[in-house]
Amino acid sequence: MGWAFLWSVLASSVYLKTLTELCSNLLSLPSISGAPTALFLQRTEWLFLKTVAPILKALVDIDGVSNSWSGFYLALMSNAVVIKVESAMQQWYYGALKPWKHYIPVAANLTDLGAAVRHALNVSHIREMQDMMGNATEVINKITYKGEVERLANQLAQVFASAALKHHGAPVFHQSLAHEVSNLKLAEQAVADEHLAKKRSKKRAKAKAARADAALAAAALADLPPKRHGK
Ligand SMILES: *[C@@H]1O[C@H](CO)[C@@H](O)[C@H](O)[C@H]1NC(C)=O
Ligand SMILES: *[C@@H]1O[C@H](CO)[C@@H](O)[C@H](O)[C@H]1NC(C)=O
Ligand SMILES: CC(=O)N[C@H]1CO[C@H](CO)[C@@H](O)[C@@H]1O
Repeated sequence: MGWAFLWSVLASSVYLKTLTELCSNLLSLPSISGAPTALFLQRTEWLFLKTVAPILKALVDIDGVSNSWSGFYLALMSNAVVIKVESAMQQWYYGALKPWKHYIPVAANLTDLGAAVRHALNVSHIREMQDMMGNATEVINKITYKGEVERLANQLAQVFASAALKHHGAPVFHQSLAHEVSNLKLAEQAVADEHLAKKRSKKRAKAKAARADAALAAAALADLPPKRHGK
């Protein structure tokens, strides 16, 4: 009885150790800095990509109360045909995707879901599905951390530049990220300067008003004694 118990503990710890090693091997497969899209993924998502996704022929992506977020991204990255249920919820890169080129579309009421699954699994469509998966992976591989940072910096710089233009009448437009960043700082500085100038002029006006009040009070006080004396 005691031996059996000890044996099961040993066996399960060996099993756990093997499982841990297996998982850590799987997880360390992609080098985070090497894979352009890795920064968007969590470890469990990598595990899914490396273990479950390769044995799937098709994946259905369906939004719930929110977007499927990384779910659709992972599906497009995998070597499975993506069947996407149409939805009004969009993510920033959806503009680069076209139905039938990157995924098989399905109406939101699911009436054509069966047909879409049959289409994806039909052996006569293997070539077409491979093209579709290749096209989907191509879009995902174009999304890089650096590219997205630059795109966002440009977008922000344009917002700040138009705000700066509105406030100061100075046109601001630059191409490179370095310029955009210094541009952002300039625009921020301009707004801060303006704020400070307003604050100072308010302070000056307040001080002037206080001086005027003090002068009036002093004049009133100066007037009082003669009145008292005159009594
Ligand atoms: C399902 O949605 C599609 C596309 O919006 C529409 O053409 C079709 O009539 C709908 N079918 C039913 C049964 O509602
Ligand atoms: C598979 O696709 C071919 C060509 O589109 C079609 O003729 C055939 O009926 C399909 N097979 C099934 C089982 O749907
Ligand atoms: C990279 C890739 O697989 N591209 C394919 C995209 O789809 C077209 C057909 O729509 C194929 O010709 C390309 O090879």
